[in-house]
Amino acid sequence: MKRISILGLGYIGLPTAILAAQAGYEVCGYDIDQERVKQINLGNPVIFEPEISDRLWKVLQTGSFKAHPELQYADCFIIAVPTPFKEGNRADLSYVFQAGETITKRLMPGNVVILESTVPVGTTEQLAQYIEKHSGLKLGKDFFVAHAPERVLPGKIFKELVDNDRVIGGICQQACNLTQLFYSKFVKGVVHITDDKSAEMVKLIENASRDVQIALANQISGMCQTANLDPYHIIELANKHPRVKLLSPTCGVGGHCIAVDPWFLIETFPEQTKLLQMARAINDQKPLTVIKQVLEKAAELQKNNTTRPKVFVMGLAFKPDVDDIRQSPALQIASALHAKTDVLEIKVYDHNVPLNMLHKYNFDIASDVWRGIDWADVVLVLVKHKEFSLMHQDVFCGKVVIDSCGLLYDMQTRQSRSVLEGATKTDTIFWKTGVMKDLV
Ligand code: SAJ
Repeated sequence: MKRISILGLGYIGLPTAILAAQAGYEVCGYDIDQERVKQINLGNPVIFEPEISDRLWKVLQTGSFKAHPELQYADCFIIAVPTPFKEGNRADLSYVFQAGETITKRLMPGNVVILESTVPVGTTEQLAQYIEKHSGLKLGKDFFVAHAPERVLPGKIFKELVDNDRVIGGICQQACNLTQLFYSKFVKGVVHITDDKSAEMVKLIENASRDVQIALANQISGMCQTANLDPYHIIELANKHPRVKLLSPTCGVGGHCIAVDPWFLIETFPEQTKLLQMARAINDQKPLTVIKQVLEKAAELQKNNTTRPKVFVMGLAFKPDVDDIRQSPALQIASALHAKTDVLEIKVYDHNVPLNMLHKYNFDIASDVWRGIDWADVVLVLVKHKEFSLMHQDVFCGKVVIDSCGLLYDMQTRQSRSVLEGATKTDTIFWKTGVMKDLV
């Protein structure tokens, strides 16, 4: 296996292409977006991911990787295209089958097709049959198909692509062998071999399990708010139990995986997914709860004031330390508040999100975080980017802080720890300040 063609040069396809090129393969990238192809060949990775620019530049220089406007012949085809959902929360597999169709025009005997995109159970088999029908080649004899779902965390993609265990589900043994051969050149984690449907199911339940756990964290935060307790403190202490591992409440679940993949299970197994349906509902409700809380606080402040309260939003990305605003609950909240200019003024800030991605929202964007805080009556913390966590909580003195992601708790515990360093083993104490803290 020497030559690899990768279909879809996005968050997964491009890093995979680069790693495969660095591992010694001759890699041909392909994307339906011609501008993306052009930019990538100029050394612009288009996406934000640590290390990606340097690595891309190196493989372009050595000639081991090039992006093409047309799919190239190869020994192995890797499909890494998006699988969003369409109306009725059903999986939109049009990109996957479009990629399959493109492959049929280049498929040669002995080739293997690896589907990395996350898909509903049964899709790999349907895709394999589709390619067989349209290529005239015999599945399992002339060409081979496997599902090898990606498992990486945005922001740590290059590390996780190498270190994580991987599940490979082949339609036949030879599909497993060839797929394993491909990954063995750069994956250090254990490669687990199974069949295609099992691999599809494993990937979906990984993300569904996270959605359910986040829903529990969000319910804990609701209960704590009613009981006037700090959910981050409660969760930290509960996690001292050796077999408890609660996740953290945030302003909601975003991105293109956790909030999407459970629907692929719900679609296929409507009767056996009541818990998943409930988790989806709880997590989708969370941004609305935050919006309501801000509006209530704004109304309360306006009673004692003639001017509209000024709300400063910290963080717009779908999670900490990424630039990605796709299905971001923070963006959903900021947009909803932006539409309420009759009752409040709003400024936003996120140093990770490029300004051109925010143009269409017409936000008033603060020039820096300090000025934004200084300007505000209410600081709404939506995303715990690491730069925010490094700030001292005193910056919030005299402000109303609505904290939906535990930034204040982190600041308080870190600052308490540094004060107590060497004096006690107590992990957490509350550090009283003038900050009026509202937790969601
Ligand atoms: N979130 C919380 N509380 C938490 C952790 C996350 O509310 O304690 C929120 C985040 O803020 C974000 C959303 O969940 O809005 C999703 O973030 P994430 O970090 O859990 O997941 P993704 O979408 O960045 O990546 C996930 C990963 N899956 C798992 O961790 C099981 C990754 O390994 C997958 O490759 C990826 O989905 C995917 O492509 O499926």
